[in-house]
Amino acid sequence: MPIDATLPYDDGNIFARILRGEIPSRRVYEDEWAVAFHDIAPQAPVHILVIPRGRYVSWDDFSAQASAEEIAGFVRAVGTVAREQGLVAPGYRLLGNVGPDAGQEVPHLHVHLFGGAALGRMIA
Ligand code: IU
Repeated sequence: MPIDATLPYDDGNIFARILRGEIPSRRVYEDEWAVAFHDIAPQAPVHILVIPRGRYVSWDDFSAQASAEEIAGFVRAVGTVAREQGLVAPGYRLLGNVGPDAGQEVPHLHVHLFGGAALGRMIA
């Protein structure tokens, strides 16, 4: 079910539980600002989710409320994951869903990182 990205942050959401280590995930990267793990239902040969450690529902509250340090740390983490996965030369795609029209299902900000093959013009 798509979520309403205007609702307050829910500490029980699945990615919050993954961050706290209550639910297993296949982590590929973590630092002070962000954690990255394989999507459970990959839509490309490489499909990784990068999430900030902070309590943000979507790009909306993140862009409005996160500190410059948090934003920089998160964006750097996304780029680092792509480099570490060897995706820069072949190329990759970043995608972020916000709210119902985009089909956002998990109410913790995440960036989808797709790669590992030539991607079509659209991938959700
Ligand atoms: P969305 O942008 O909110 O629609 O993407 C949520 C993604 O989280 C989606 O690609 C799911 O396959 C993925 N996911 C996951 O990796 N692990 C989970 O336990 C759940 C969803 I629930």
